[in-house]
Amino acid sequence: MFTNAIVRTPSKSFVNGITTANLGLPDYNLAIKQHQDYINALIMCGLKVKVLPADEEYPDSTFVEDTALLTKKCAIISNPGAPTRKGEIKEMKQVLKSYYSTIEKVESPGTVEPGDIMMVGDHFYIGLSKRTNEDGAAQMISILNKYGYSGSAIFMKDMLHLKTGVAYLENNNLLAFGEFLHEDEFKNFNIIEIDDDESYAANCIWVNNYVIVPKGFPKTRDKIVDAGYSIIEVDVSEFRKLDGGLSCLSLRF
Ligand code: CIR
Repeated sequence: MFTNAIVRTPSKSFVNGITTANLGLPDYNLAIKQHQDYINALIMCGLKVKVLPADEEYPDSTFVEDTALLTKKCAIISNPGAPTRKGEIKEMKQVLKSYYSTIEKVESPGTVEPGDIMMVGDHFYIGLSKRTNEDGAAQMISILNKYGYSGSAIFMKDMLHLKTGVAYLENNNLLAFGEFLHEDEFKNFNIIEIDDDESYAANCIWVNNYVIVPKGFPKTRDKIVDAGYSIIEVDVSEFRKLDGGLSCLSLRF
């Protein structure tokens, strides 16, 4: 179960964030509204949400998930692979001091963006993507080992982040899309397959007794409901335009 979440309000510069999506420029005002709806969904799941102020210097800083990996026993500051995102970690360290007594850190040349990290109980799957390299994954695993956790690397081909295509919904249920449908490391999960035309909906988040699902993907929504979950739908269309999804918008711990 999670108790807390940290989010960051989108900045006006947000519309100039990194993207490969080809869906046009995000609408800033709509993004602000959707962000508030997202916060409300987290609150509905029982979380205490800390809202950090917009940071104009970093257009992608609302995708706060990529700055740290937070667990019950430790906080690990990441080292984003995207050059324009590296500075996002500075302030996060200060913020995390009010929650954790020791804070670990991944150092260059290792890079890790925690959009590439999926927690399954005490194990952490780490996708090797264009943003997360082998050195970064190895550092992450060795820090996790110190706290009694385990980790393993997953080779990736197509997607931005591991959690672009896979989401753990607890109870051994895994939402999966594309290259992850036949990933050997995931063969013991009960796979809930995401159809090609709803690939964006592979990025859902389990939060306590709910699954938060992006609005507009009815087949995925029905599959999650059929698997026995209570769902909350949130429209994140403006974040999708920057390759972002539900998981990226918060740190949950
Ligand atoms: C980026 O390319 O870094 C941002 N525009 C999107 C980050 C998405 N983050 C995530 O999946 N954890």
